[in-house]
Order: sequence, then C-alpha cells, then structure tokens
Amino acid sequence: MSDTGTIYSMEQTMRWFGPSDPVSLWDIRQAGCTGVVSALHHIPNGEIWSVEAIKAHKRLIADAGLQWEVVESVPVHEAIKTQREGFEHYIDNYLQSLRNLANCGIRVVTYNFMPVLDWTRTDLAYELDNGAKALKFERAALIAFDVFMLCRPGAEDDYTAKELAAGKLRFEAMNIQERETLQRNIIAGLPGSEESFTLAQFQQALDNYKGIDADRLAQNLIYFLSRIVPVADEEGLKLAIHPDDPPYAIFGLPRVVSTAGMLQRLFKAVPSVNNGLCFCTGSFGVREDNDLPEMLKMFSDRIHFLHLRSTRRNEEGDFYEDNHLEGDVDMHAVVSAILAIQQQRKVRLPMRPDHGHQMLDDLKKNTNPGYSGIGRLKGLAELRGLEFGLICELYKSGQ
Ligand code: DNO
Repeated sequence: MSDTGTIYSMEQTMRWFGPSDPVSLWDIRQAGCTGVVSALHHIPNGEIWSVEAIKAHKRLIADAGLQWEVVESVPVHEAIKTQREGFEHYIDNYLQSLRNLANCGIRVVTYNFMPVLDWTRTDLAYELDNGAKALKFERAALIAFDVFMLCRPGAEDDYTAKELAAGKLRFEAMNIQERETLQRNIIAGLPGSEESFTLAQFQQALDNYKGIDADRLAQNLIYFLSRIVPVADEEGLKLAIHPDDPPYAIFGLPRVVSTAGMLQRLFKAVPSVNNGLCFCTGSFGVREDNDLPEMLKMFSDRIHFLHLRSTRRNEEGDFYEDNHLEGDVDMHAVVSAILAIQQQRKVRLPMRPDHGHQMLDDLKKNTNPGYSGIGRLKGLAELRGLEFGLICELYKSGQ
C-alpha cells in the first residue's frame, strides 16, 4: 500500500476502568486487544494526576502485557466550562496533568466539554428481540424526568405540546420504582462520567449555567483550547475531544461539539492538529444530518482516537445502541474512510469497540452499563473482521 508496502490497520483496545472493573485486563487481552484506554478514576475531578499515580496505573496494565497510551478521560472541571471564579487554577492543574501524562509515555488524551452530564441514557437494560440488553435514550422518558420529576423551571418551553403530552403519559405509566431507576440512570453517573447528583444538586448544577448560551460555551471551550493546545504541542501530546452524546442540547444546557460546523469553529480558532478529535460514530451518528464518512474526510488529520458503534433512531427522537455493524451508521463506509486516513497519514489509529450489549454470561454478571465483556468482544470481532476484509481488498488492488 504505502511506499514501505505496509498497510496501516487500527490499533485494537478496550476501555478498562481500573482494578475494580469486572472485566479484567486478561479478559481484554484474550479478546485480541494490544492495549487499553484508561483513566485514574480515583483522583477527584480537578486535581493533578501525579507522575507516581500514572506510573502505578501503567505498571498494572503492563503486567498483563498491555499498553496504555490513550487516556479516557482527563475530566474538565465544571468551573472551566462556566469560567466561574477560580477556574484558572483548574486549568493550571489540567496543564500539569497533561505534562505528567506525556512524561509517562501517554500519546492521546480524551476529554469532553459537555455541561454537567457526560453521556446520557434513560434505559440501561432495553431488551432486544434476542434477549440481550442494550442502552437506550427515550425522549418521552427524558421529558418525564425533566418536566414531571425534576420540575425544572421553564422546561416546558423546550418541548412541543405533542412531546409534553407523550412525556406526561410516560410519567404517569411509571411506578415509583421505575421513576427511581429513570432518575438514577440519568443523574447518578454512567461509567466514566465522574459526577453523580441528587435531584437538588442536579438543579443547582443546571443553575450554574444561567446566562451561558451555546456561543458563550463555545468561547469558553476555545479559551480552554488556547491554553491546553500549546502545552500539547510542546509535549507531543494529541488531544481528542469527544462529541456530545446525545449530540444536541438537553435540560436547557447548550452543547457545542455535536456537528461538523461546530468542530470547524473550534479547529479554526486553534489550528494545531493536536487540537483533535475522538471520532465517536455512536454519538455523531444519532443525528441524521451528520454525514460520518464525510466528516472523517473533513477532519482526517485531526482524528486521534476512534469509538466505533452504531445506534438506531426513530421519529420520536429515541435511539438505542444496535449491533456494531447494523443500525444507522454505515460501518462499512466508516471503516473504509478510516483505512484511507491511516494510509494517507501512515499511522495506526487506536480504536475501541464502543459499548456492547449485555449478552450470554454478561447477563448473569454485574457489568458496567455498556462495558460488558462479551458484548464488546462481539463488537470488536465484527469490526476486526470488517477491517480485515477491507485490507485484503487493498492488498489485492495493490494500492
Ligand atoms: C461513554 C464514553 C464517554 C466518554 C467521555 C469522554 O461511554 O464514550 O463517557 O468517555 O465523554 O470524555
């Protein structure tokens, strides 16, 4: 393929949540991965990740014969997103963590800029026809929570009369236990989100965004980028922002990393290619107006990390996580575009099968929602097979 005759394939990894993860490093290795993406979840959001702590984590991973070169995530403190008093202190800490990570051999740092909540789902055990369980986002359930449980001031204005009626019906159909589960799913913190809220704390966190619209949030992000990207440049680190999931405003909070247009603004403001992207097909793919293969081409030099999964949406604005090769994401086109980028840049991009169904023995175990062992193994195997087939075609065509 390239002048050396090498074909660049994706580097296969899985996310590992640390020693308490029910999926062990050895499980991950047996699944065929050469590395993990991981984070120091025990360090409170906003504090510095010390070299010592990073090295200790790295040793654990190396002892299982795996590499750790991608961090997911170094969380961005809420004070940085709202620029409330004292936020510069959190930026300084962030910069020090980046330096320490680079000194320990980390190459890519993932983060997100979603206000208050990281990724959001309403149902963590949506049963598929075959008995496996998937994660789901149901708009009527979100409205039921927002308008009738949280009772957020002004929430009604964010929805149409039809949506409000559907939300009310949904609320009335739930018993107390179901309402508690819904609340927990939305605000108690999904794996990887470093925050967890009670109802009152959640409303307080939303109130901190009064007066911050999408334009202001984007400006705050651009300021943050203008501080962290020069350090990434100095240290040879690649920064990879994760898109909003779902890719639109929820709970009246703006979201500014959802579409190609929004990304263009960020990249234009801070042009270094180290100001890059974690290309999450499941997040971007929820919007019909996001053309994923096109976006891959458009941002080809800035994609530093890949999350591969697919969702299936309906007209009500719901979506669930489908099999990795099915649903609304054209995974064949996506992986073809990724292969083209890798040959052009002569790099192997780290990927992980993003999420997986709870299936087979996963159903009898306690698993982190979305991060089951067997479900992700299946996703990985399918994605590897797809990539392998495409690579064989490239060899044959002698490109
Ligand atoms: C969910 C994940 C996200 C992601 C963060 C990155 O499964 O993709 O939690 O790690 O948004 O900062």
